[in-house]
Amino acid sequence: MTIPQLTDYTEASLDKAFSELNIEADRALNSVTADNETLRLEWLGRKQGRLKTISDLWLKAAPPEAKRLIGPRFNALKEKIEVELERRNSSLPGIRQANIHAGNIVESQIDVTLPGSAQRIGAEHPLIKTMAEIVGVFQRMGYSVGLGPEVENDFNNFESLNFPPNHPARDTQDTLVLAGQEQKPLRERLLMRTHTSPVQIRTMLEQAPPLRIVIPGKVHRNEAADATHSPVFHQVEGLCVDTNITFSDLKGTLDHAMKAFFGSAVKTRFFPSFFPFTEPSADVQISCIFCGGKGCRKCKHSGWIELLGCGMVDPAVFEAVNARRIELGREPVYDTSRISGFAFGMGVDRIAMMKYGISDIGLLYSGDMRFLEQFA
Ligand code: FA5
Repeated sequence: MTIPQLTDYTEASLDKAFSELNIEADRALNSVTADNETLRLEWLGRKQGRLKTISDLWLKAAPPEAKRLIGPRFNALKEKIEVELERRNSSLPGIRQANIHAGNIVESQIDVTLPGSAQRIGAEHPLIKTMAEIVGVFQRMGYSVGLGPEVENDFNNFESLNFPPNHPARDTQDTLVLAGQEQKPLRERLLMRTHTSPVQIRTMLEQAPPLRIVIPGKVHRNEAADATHSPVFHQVEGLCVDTNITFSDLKGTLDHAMKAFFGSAVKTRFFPSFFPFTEPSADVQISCIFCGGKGCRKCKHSGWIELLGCGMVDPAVFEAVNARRIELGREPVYDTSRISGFAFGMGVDRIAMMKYGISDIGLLYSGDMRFLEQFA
């Protein structure tokens, strides 16, 4: 590019002349193949550089009033070239220059010699992962997922589930209640749900049978933390209501679910237990997943590990749901002469601890990255 003489010093023609120079400079500076020293000499060289020629031909030769217009344009162009050369020099150290001299020129806008900026990939929390896996087992059996709020009313959490006011059964679930509600009737008072079972009630108030729902969620109890207890923990609950649902359906469903989750070699056994909202009730044990049932430290040498509570839905629960449905102007469709159901509930935290060999439940809530990164 030869630098023409300037004949017209109006702003418009100066802008045009400098704009052409800017385009030319951009093209040269963005060139992948040009090396930095050649560019520097071509544009900034003291004797024959283009800026030197422009300074002589345009700036110095201009009448004084035109110099004021040319000066800033010239300086802006010069600064741009200097900055861009500086950037090319600093981002393309020795190796690139060596490559250029050796003729192995690669795309030079990217400095392949810098260490990579690794993207940190997030990982599912072991609790969420375990909960999703359990839910998945039941979804594959045709269950749909039901969710409910962590702040619940006394009716859904206790009364409808056959825990009458002041009944000692309530003491088994040390409850955190919300303050300042003494004016309200007991059943409307709010508390932090102590289990996921109130979602059984919420679902039956909304939907008619048949029902098959699996309910994952966070629950709260006023309990001191230790290695196996946390005041906040997670449960997965299940409810199946239909005609002709029997205890064998419950056993078959849970046996299949445990095999699907822990492996087909796992055996289950059922022991009589008590929950106010199921009758009969049972605790389910699985054969120890660590020793295969022979007996080890993990299963306290019994060969079995207790895992969940379950039972046939107590007809008193269906009656409570029907009564509430009537209050809400809905049909009392849970006819205990025609339908029956089973329910089950398990603590996710302890299952995750067993699965991953975690000795302290508190680690699941610590937010300690050294612990969590092990699951990435
Ligand atoms: C219940 O909460 C019943 N709602 C379960 C149920 C549902 C039974 C449907 C029958 C039918 P329970 O209070 O036992 O039951 O708690 C269930 C599980 O939660 C326990 O087996 C245990 O694994 C877990 N759990 C209870 N308290 C804590 C705690 N503080 N920290 C961690 N896990 C806990």
